[in-house]
Amino acid sequence: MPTETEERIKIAVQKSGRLTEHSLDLLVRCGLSYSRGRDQLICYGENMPVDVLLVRDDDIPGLVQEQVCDLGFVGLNIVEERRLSLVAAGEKVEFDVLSTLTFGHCRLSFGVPEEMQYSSSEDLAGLRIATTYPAIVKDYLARNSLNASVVKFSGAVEIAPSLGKADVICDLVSSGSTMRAHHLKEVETILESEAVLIGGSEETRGSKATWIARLLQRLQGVLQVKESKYIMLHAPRSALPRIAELLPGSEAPTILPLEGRTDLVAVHAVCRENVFWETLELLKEAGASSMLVLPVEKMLA
Ligand code: PRT
Ligand code: ZN
Repeated sequence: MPTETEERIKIAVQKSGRLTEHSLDLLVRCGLSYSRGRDQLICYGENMPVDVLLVRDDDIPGLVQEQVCDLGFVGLNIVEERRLSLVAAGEKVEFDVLSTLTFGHCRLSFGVPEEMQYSSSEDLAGLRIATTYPAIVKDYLARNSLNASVVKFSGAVEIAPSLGKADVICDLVSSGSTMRAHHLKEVETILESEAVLIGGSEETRGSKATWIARLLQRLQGVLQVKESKYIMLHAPRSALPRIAELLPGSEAPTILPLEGRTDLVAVHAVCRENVFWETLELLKEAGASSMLVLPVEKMLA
């Protein structure tokens, strides 16, 4: 018989960094309220059998792989690095990406000295590449039949060329200002990354499966409503086909009669994308009036 503590779902979240706030916020929006342990390393869920372990992001795939945690919020860059190094070592990968999370966007790109002539990845042949992501870079080189040496750096990759430790780098970029400040130009992206939710296979979930499924369903709902809007408007019946076409990402709208009017109806619809001014202007041209756009708080399909 598993004890109560064995039944609880453990979710790994970055302890302190770019992903921490967004990850915890998502869990709160899935309905979790928690208290933070005295050691600050565990948040105990108060209203669900869910505990959050706060760890370094690099450790998250390993914690799921070893079944210490059931789920983890982590950058795809870290997930891919771990997956490819397990594959290279001939080991089994015991985690999967269950969902993308729409935050933590960045890209893994090659950066070369400003003065270097670069026209294609073939120009990397024979060079030394500094990176924190050796498995991803080696995989890229192999897939493109390129011969280059990979130098593993654990931080401050951008200074490797000026230290003479490498010729070029492969590092995460978001605005591009770090590379520019180090006189490097971004020349090629090999991975587009964002935060993702990872988890072990369904067979490993056992008695936790119901709560994991519930959490995943809530998470999908939360991610969907982030962009969703509820739109209400009045429209002439004759304009309905055009209006339905213009409503972004909506399913069949609800059409309601208006008291005392036969020509005009009310249209209500959930749009699974943001509704911009341009769309409202087009709707107006199509004959819509009295338009209201409201945020959606929760959604359960
Ligand atoms: O302590 P711990 O190991 O947990 O944290 P960490 O320092 O390894 O990670 P952290 O918090 O810096 O990043 C966590 C995750 O955020 C990464 O794994 C990525 O998935 C994602 N992310 C998004 C980024 C960036 N954007 C980013 N810009 N991670 C790092 N950077 C760095 C990059 O390495 C470079 O030094 O920012 C610099 C480039 O930024 P720009 O804007 O100058 O181009
Ligand atoms: Zn890290």
